Amino acid sequence: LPGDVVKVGVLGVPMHFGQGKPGVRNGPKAIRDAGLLQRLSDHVGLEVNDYGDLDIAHGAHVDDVSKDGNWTIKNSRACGTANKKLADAVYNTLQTNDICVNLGGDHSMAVGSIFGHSQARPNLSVLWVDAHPDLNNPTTSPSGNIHGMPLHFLLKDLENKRTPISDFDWCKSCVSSPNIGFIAIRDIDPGEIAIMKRYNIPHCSIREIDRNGIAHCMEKILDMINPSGNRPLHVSFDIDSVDPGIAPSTGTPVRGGLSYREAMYVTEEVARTGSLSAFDLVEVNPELDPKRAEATAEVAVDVITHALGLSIRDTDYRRFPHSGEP
Ligand code: 5AB
Ligand code: MN
Ligand code: MN
Ligand code: MN
Repeated sequence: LPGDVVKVGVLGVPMHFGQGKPGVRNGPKAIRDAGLLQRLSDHVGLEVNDYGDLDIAHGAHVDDVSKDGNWTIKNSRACGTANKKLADAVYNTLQTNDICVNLGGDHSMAVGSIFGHSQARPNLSVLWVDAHPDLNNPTTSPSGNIHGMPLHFLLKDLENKRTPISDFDWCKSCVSSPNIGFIAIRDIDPGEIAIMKRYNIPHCSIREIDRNGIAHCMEKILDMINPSGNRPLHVSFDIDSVDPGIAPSTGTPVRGGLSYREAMYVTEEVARTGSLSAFDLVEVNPELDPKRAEATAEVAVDVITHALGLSIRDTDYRRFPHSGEP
Protein backbone atom coordinates (compact mmCIF):
# COMPACT_ATOMS: atom_id res chain seq x y z
CA LEU A 1 0.00 0.00 0.00
CA PRO A 2 1.26 3.52 -0.69
CA GLY A 3 2.80 4.98 2.42
CA ASP A 4 3.40 1.56 3.96
CA VAL A 5 7.06 1.20 4.88
CA VAL A 6 8.58 -2.20 4.17
CA LYS A 7 10.16 -3.75 7.27
CA VAL A 8 13.41 -5.64 6.82
CA GLY A 9 15.05 -7.78 9.50
CA VAL A 10 18.82 -8.32 9.14
CA LEU A 11 20.57 -11.36 10.66
CA GLY A 12 24.33 -11.84 10.69
CA VAL A 13 25.22 -15.52 10.30
CA PRO A 14 28.93 -16.09 11.00
CA MET A 15 28.67 -19.70 9.80
CA HIS A 16 31.95 -21.34 8.79
CA PHE A 17 31.44 -25.02 9.57
CA GLY A 18 30.31 -25.79 6.02
CA GLN A 19 33.79 -25.51 4.51
CA GLY A 20 37.43 -25.45 5.54
CA LYS A 21 38.65 -21.87 5.06
CA PRO A 22 38.76 -19.61 8.10
CA GLY A 23 37.58 -16.04 7.61
CA VAL A 24 34.13 -16.55 6.13
CA ARG A 25 32.72 -16.03 9.64
CA ASN A 26 33.72 -12.37 9.21
CA GLY A 27 31.49 -11.99 6.16
CA PRO A 28 28.66 -10.32 8.11
CA LYS A 29 31.07 -7.74 9.57
CA ALA A 30 32.59 -6.97 6.16
CA ILE A 31 29.12 -6.45 4.65
CA ARG A 32 27.98 -4.23 7.54
CA ASP A 33 31.25 -2.24 7.37
CA ALA A 34 30.58 -1.63 3.67
CA GLY A 35 27.49 0.32 4.75
CA LEU A 36 24.59 -2.07 4.25
CA LEU A 37 22.30 -0.86 7.03
CA GLN A 38 22.57 2.80 6.20
CA ARG A 39 22.07 2.16 2.49
CA LEU A 40 18.92 0.16 3.21
CA SER A 41 17.40 2.78 5.45
CA ASP A 42 18.62 6.03 3.85
CA HIS A 43 18.81 5.10 0.16
CA VAL A 44 16.12 2.45 -0.18
CA GLY A 45 13.86 3.92 2.49
CA LEU A 46 13.10 0.73 4.39
CA GLU A 47 12.53 0.23 8.10
CA VAL A 48 15.60 -1.78 9.06
CA ASN A 49 15.80 -3.93 12.17
CA ASP A 50 19.28 -5.32 12.78
CA TYR A 51 19.28 -8.35 15.09
CA GLY A 52 23.07 -8.57 15.21
CA ASP A 53 25.02 -11.78 14.67
CA LEU A 54 23.84 -15.23 15.70
CA ASP A 55 26.01 -16.71 18.41
CA ILE A 56 27.43 -19.66 16.51
CA ALA A 57 31.00 -18.96 15.51
CA HIS A 58 32.77 -19.65 18.75
CA GLY A 59 35.30 -22.40 19.15
CA ALA A 60 37.87 -23.66 16.75
CA HIS A 61 36.99 -25.20 13.45
CA VAL A 62 35.88 -28.58 14.76
CA ASP A 63 37.26 -31.28 12.58
CA ASP A 64 34.60 -33.87 13.11
CA VAL A 65 34.57 -35.99 10.00
CA SER A 66 31.85 -38.60 9.91
CA LYS A 67 32.89 -41.35 7.61
CA ASP A 68 30.69 -44.31 7.03
CA GLY A 69 32.37 -46.45 4.42
CA ASN A 70 31.15 -44.69 1.33
CA TRP A 71 30.37 -41.23 2.60
CA THR A 72 32.00 -38.25 4.28
CA ILE A 73 30.62 -35.12 5.90
CA LYS A 74 32.67 -32.56 7.82
CA ASN A 75 31.60 -30.67 10.97
CA SER A 76 28.07 -31.99 10.75
CA ARG A 77 27.33 -31.60 14.49
CA ALA A 78 28.41 -27.95 14.64
CA CYS A 79 26.83 -27.15 11.28
CA GLY A 80 23.52 -28.84 12.12
CA THR A 81 23.27 -27.12 15.52
CA ALA A 82 24.06 -23.67 14.11
CA ASN A 83 21.57 -24.13 11.28
CA LYS A 84 18.79 -25.07 13.71
CA LYS A 85 19.47 -21.85 15.59
CA LEU A 86 19.33 -19.90 12.34
CA ALA A 87 16.06 -21.56 11.29
CA ASP A 88 14.43 -20.42 14.53
CA ALA A 89 15.85 -16.91 14.13
CA VAL A 90 14.56 -16.57 10.55
CA TYR A 91 11.16 -17.83 11.64
CA ASN A 92 11.03 -15.27 14.46
CA THR A 93 12.30 -12.45 12.26
CA LEU A 94 9.50 -13.06 9.75
CA GLN A 95 6.84 -12.75 12.44
CA THR A 96 7.45 -9.00 12.67
CA ASN A 97 9.22 -8.14 9.38
CA ASP A 98 8.20 -8.35 5.72
CA ILE A 99 11.62 -9.53 4.54
CA CYS A 100 14.52 -11.31 6.28
CA VAL A 101 18.07 -10.64 5.02
CA ASN A 102 20.71 -13.18 6.10
CA LEU A 103 24.38 -12.25 5.89
CA GLY A 104 26.74 -15.22 5.62
CA GLY A 105 28.80 -17.03 6.35
CA ASP A 106 29.20 -20.06 4.17
CA HIS A 107 26.37 -21.47 2.06
CA SER A 108 25.55 -24.34 4.43
CA MET A 109 23.44 -21.68 6.17
CA ALA A 110 20.84 -22.02 3.42
CA VAL A 111 19.60 -25.13 5.25
CA GLY A 112 18.53 -23.06 8.26
CA SER A 113 17.43 -19.98 6.37
CA ILE A 114 15.23 -21.80 3.86
CA PHE A 115 13.75 -24.21 6.41
CA GLY A 116 13.01 -21.37 8.84
CA HIS A 117 11.49 -19.32 6.02
CA SER A 118 9.29 -22.23 4.92
CA GLN A 119 7.99 -22.65 8.49
CA ALA A 120 6.93 -19.01 8.55
CA ARG A 121 5.62 -18.88 4.95
CA PRO A 122 4.87 -22.15 3.14
CA ASN A 123 5.00 -22.84 -0.64
CA LEU A 124 8.25 -21.04 -1.29
CA SER A 125 9.97 -20.64 -4.60
CA VAL A 126 13.76 -20.45 -4.44
CA LEU A 127 16.15 -18.65 -6.79
CA TRP A 128 19.70 -19.99 -6.34
CA VAL A 129 22.27 -17.58 -7.78
CA ASP A 130 25.62 -19.37 -7.69
CA ALA A 131 28.53 -20.70 -9.74
CA HIS A 132 27.61 -24.08 -8.18
CA PRO A 133 24.27 -25.91 -7.76
CA ASP A 134 25.16 -27.11 -4.20
CA LEU A 135 23.29 -30.37 -4.77
CA ASN A 136 25.91 -32.79 -3.47
CA ASN A 137 25.24 -35.29 -0.73
CA PRO A 138 27.72 -37.10 1.50
CA THR A 139 28.15 -39.86 -1.11
CA THR A 140 28.67 -37.62 -4.17
CA SER A 141 30.62 -34.77 -2.53
CA PRO A 142 34.25 -34.53 -3.62
CA SER A 143 35.07 -32.47 -0.49
CA GLY A 144 32.77 -33.52 2.37
CA ASN A 145 31.97 -29.80 2.80
CA ILE A 146 28.35 -29.09 3.70
CA HIS A 147 28.32 -25.74 1.81
CA GLY A 148 28.17 -27.88 -1.34
CA MET A 149 25.22 -29.92 0.03
CA PRO A 150 22.50 -27.64 1.47
CA LEU A 151 19.89 -28.61 -1.11
CA HIS A 152 20.28 -32.28 -0.18
CA PHE A 153 18.46 -31.47 3.06
CA LEU A 154 15.88 -29.15 1.52
CA LEU A 155 14.56 -30.76 -1.66
CA LYS A 156 11.34 -32.74 -1.21
CA ASP A 157 12.21 -34.94 -4.18
CA LEU A 158 15.29 -36.23 -2.34
CA GLU A 159 13.46 -36.93 0.93
CA ASN A 160 13.54 -40.70 0.60
CA LYS A 161 17.13 -40.71 -0.59
CA ARG A 162 18.51 -38.57 2.21
CA THR A 163 21.70 -39.75 3.86
CA PRO A 164 20.67 -40.26 7.49
CA ILE A 165 22.58 -37.54 9.33
CA SER A 166 20.94 -37.08 12.72
CA ASP A 167 22.41 -33.58 13.17
CA PHE A 168 19.99 -32.42 10.45
CA ASP A 169 16.94 -34.48 11.46
CA TRP A 170 15.10 -31.30 12.53
CA CYS A 171 15.14 -30.06 8.93
CA LYS A 172 12.21 -31.41 6.93
CA SER A 173 12.45 -31.14 3.16
CA CYS A 174 10.40 -28.14 2.14
CA VAL A 175 11.08 -27.15 -1.51
CA SER A 176 9.90 -29.02 -4.63
CA SER A 177 12.16 -29.27 -7.67
CA PRO A 178 9.89 -27.32 -10.04
CA ASN A 179 10.04 -24.37 -7.62
CA ILE A 180 13.81 -24.00 -7.41
CA GLY A 181 15.90 -22.47 -10.16
CA PHE A 182 19.62 -22.04 -10.66
CA ILE A 183 21.22 -19.12 -12.42
CA ALA A 184 24.89 -18.46 -13.27
CA ILE A 185 26.05 -22.04 -12.66
CA ARG A 186 29.27 -23.07 -14.36
CA ASP A 187 31.01 -25.58 -12.06
CA ILE A 188 28.99 -28.76 -11.50
CA ASP A 189 30.08 -32.14 -10.11
CA PRO A 190 29.02 -35.38 -11.85
CA GLY A 191 26.65 -36.38 -9.03
CA GLU A 192 25.01 -32.95 -9.20
CA ILE A 193 24.46 -33.23 -12.96
CA ALA A 194 22.70 -36.55 -12.40
CA ILE A 195 20.34 -35.01 -9.83
CA MET A 196 19.60 -31.97 -12.00
CA LYS A 197 18.72 -34.23 -14.93
CA ARG A 198 16.76 -36.76 -12.89
CA TYR A 199 14.49 -34.08 -11.38
CA ASN A 200 14.58 -31.70 -14.32
CA ILE A 201 15.52 -28.75 -12.11
CA PRO A 202 15.02 -25.38 -13.80
CA HIS A 203 18.34 -23.70 -14.50
CA CYS A 204 20.02 -21.09 -16.59
CA SER A 205 23.70 -21.73 -17.13
CA ILE A 206 26.26 -19.03 -17.75
CA ARG A 207 26.32 -20.18 -21.40
CA GLU A 208 22.63 -19.58 -21.72
CA ILE A 209 23.17 -16.07 -20.36
CA ASP A 210 25.86 -15.55 -23.06
CA ARG A 211 23.51 -16.79 -25.71
CA ASN A 212 20.17 -15.27 -24.78
CA GLY A 213 21.06 -12.47 -22.40
CA ILE A 214 20.33 -11.97 -18.73
CA ALA A 215 16.90 -10.40 -19.32
CA HIS A 216 15.62 -13.47 -21.17
CA CYS A 217 17.11 -15.80 -18.56
CA MET A 218 15.56 -14.01 -15.60
CA GLU A 219 12.17 -13.89 -17.25
CA LYS A 220 12.36 -17.61 -18.00
CA ILE A 221 13.59 -18.75 -14.62
CA LEU A 222 11.19 -16.64 -12.54
CA ASP A 223 8.27 -17.81 -14.64
CA MET A 224 9.34 -21.45 -14.24
CA ILE A 225 9.76 -21.43 -10.46
CA ASN A 226 6.79 -19.21 -9.66
CA PRO A 227 4.39 -19.29 -12.65
CA SER A 228 1.39 -17.82 -10.81
CA GLY A 229 3.57 -15.26 -9.05
CA ASN A 230 1.94 -15.92 -5.69
CA ARG A 231 4.64 -17.94 -3.95
CA PRO A 232 6.90 -16.11 -1.50
CA LEU A 233 10.38 -15.87 -3.03
CA HIS A 234 13.59 -16.94 -1.28
CA VAL A 235 16.81 -15.82 -2.99
CA SER A 236 20.07 -17.50 -2.01
CA PHE A 237 22.85 -15.44 -3.56
CA ASP A 238 26.38 -16.88 -3.45
CA ILE A 239 28.86 -14.09 -4.19
CA ASP A 240 30.86 -16.56 -6.32
CA SER A 241 28.10 -16.25 -8.94
CA VAL A 242 29.70 -12.90 -9.73
CA ASP A 243 32.91 -12.80 -11.74
CA PRO A 244 36.02 -13.08 -9.54
CA GLY A 245 37.38 -10.02 -11.36
CA ILE A 246 34.95 -7.90 -9.35
CA ALA A 247 34.17 -10.13 -6.32
CA PRO A 248 37.37 -12.08 -5.69
CA SER A 249 37.35 -12.51 -1.89
CA THR A 250 35.44 -15.80 -1.72
CA GLY A 251 36.23 -19.45 -1.01
CA THR A 252 35.55 -21.20 -4.31
CA PRO A 253 35.91 -18.62 -7.10
CA VAL A 254 35.19 -19.72 -10.66
CA ARG A 255 36.22 -17.65 -13.69
CA GLY A 256 33.60 -16.38 -16.10
CA GLY A 257 30.87 -15.18 -13.75
CA LEU A 258 28.16 -12.54 -13.84
CA SER A 259 29.23 -9.04 -14.77
CA TYR A 260 28.43 -6.23 -12.35
CA ARG A 261 25.39 -5.16 -14.35
CA GLU A 262 24.18 -8.75 -14.82
CA ALA A 263 24.28 -9.23 -11.04
CA MET A 264 22.33 -5.99 -10.56
CA TYR A 265 19.85 -6.95 -13.26
CA VAL A 266 19.20 -10.29 -11.53
CA THR A 267 18.46 -8.54 -8.26
CA GLU A 268 16.44 -5.73 -9.84
CA GLU A 269 14.20 -8.36 -11.39
CA VAL A 270 13.92 -9.99 -7.97
CA ALA A 271 12.74 -6.66 -6.56
CA ARG A 272 10.28 -6.25 -9.41
CA THR A 273 8.48 -9.52 -8.55
CA GLY A 274 7.25 -7.89 -5.35
CA SER A 275 7.41 -11.39 -3.79
CA LEU A 276 10.82 -11.29 -2.13
CA SER A 277 10.45 -12.66 1.38
CA ALA A 278 14.00 -13.71 2.37
CA PHE A 279 17.45 -13.09 0.91
CA ASP A 280 20.78 -14.81 1.75
CA LEU A 281 24.09 -13.21 0.75
CA VAL A 282 26.78 -15.82 1.33
CA GLU A 283 30.45 -16.74 0.91
CA VAL A 284 32.08 -13.31 1.29
CA ASN A 285 35.40 -14.23 2.97
CA PRO A 286 37.37 -11.04 3.66
CA GLU A 287 40.54 -12.96 4.59
CA LEU A 288 41.09 -14.63 1.24
CA ASP A 289 41.91 -11.50 -0.79
CA PRO A 290 42.44 -8.80 1.86
CA LYS A 291 43.32 -6.08 -0.66
CA ARG A 292 40.04 -6.56 -2.48
CA ALA A 293 37.86 -7.69 0.44
CA GLU A 294 36.24 -4.28 0.73
CA ALA A 295 35.43 -4.18 -2.97
CA THR A 296 33.89 -7.65 -2.68
CA ALA A 297 31.75 -6.56 0.28
CA GLU A 298 30.66 -3.46 -1.66
CA VAL A 299 29.39 -5.65 -4.48
CA ALA A 300 27.51 -7.66 -1.85
CA VAL A 301 25.89 -4.48 -0.52
CA ASP A 302 24.90 -3.43 -4.04
CA VAL A 303 23.39 -6.86 -4.68
CA ILE A 304 21.28 -6.68 -1.51
CA THR A 305 20.15 -3.07 -1.96
CA HIS A 306 19.11 -3.73 -5.56
CA ALA A 307 17.17 -6.85 -4.51
CA LEU A 308 15.35 -4.66 -2.02
CA GLY A 309 14.43 -2.09 -4.63
CA LEU A 310 17.18 0.53 -4.81
CA SER A 311 17.69 0.85 -8.53
CA ILE A 312 14.08 0.53 -9.51
CA ARG A 313 13.37 3.46 -7.27
CA ASP A 314 16.16 5.44 -8.92
CA THR A 315 15.43 4.61 -12.52
CA ASP A 316 11.68 4.08 -12.54
CA TYR A 317 10.60 6.78 -10.12
CA ARG A 318 6.99 6.72 -11.29
CA ARG A 319 6.44 3.51 -9.33
CA PHE A 320 7.50 5.19 -6.12
CA PRO A 321 5.61 8.39 -5.38
CA HIS A 322 7.89 9.16 -2.41
CA SER A 323 11.12 9.24 -4.37
CA GLY A 324 10.28 12.48 -6.18
CA GLU A 325 10.66 13.29 -9.82
CA PRO A 326 13.97 14.48 -11.20
B1 5AB B 1 29.36 -23.07 -2.63
C1 5AB B 1 32.08 -28.42 -4.71
N1 5AB B 1 30.97 -28.67 -5.60
O1 5AB B 1 30.81 -29.79 -3.25
C2 5AB B 1 31.89 -29.23 -3.42
O2 5AB B 1 30.40 -22.05 -2.63
C3 5AB B 1 32.18 -26.95 -4.40
O3 5AB B 1 28.40 -22.77 -1.57
C4 5AB B 1 31.07 -26.45 -3.54
O4 5AB B 1 28.59 -22.94 -3.89
C5 5AB B 1 30.96 -24.94 -3.45
O5 5AB B 1 32.83 -29.28 -2.62
C6 5AB B 1 29.95 -24.53 -2.44
C7 5AB B 1 33.36 -28.82 -5.41
MN1 MN C 1 29.29 -21.27 -5.09
MN1 MN D 1 26.87 -21.88 -2.96
MN1 MN E 1 32.08 -20.68 -2.92
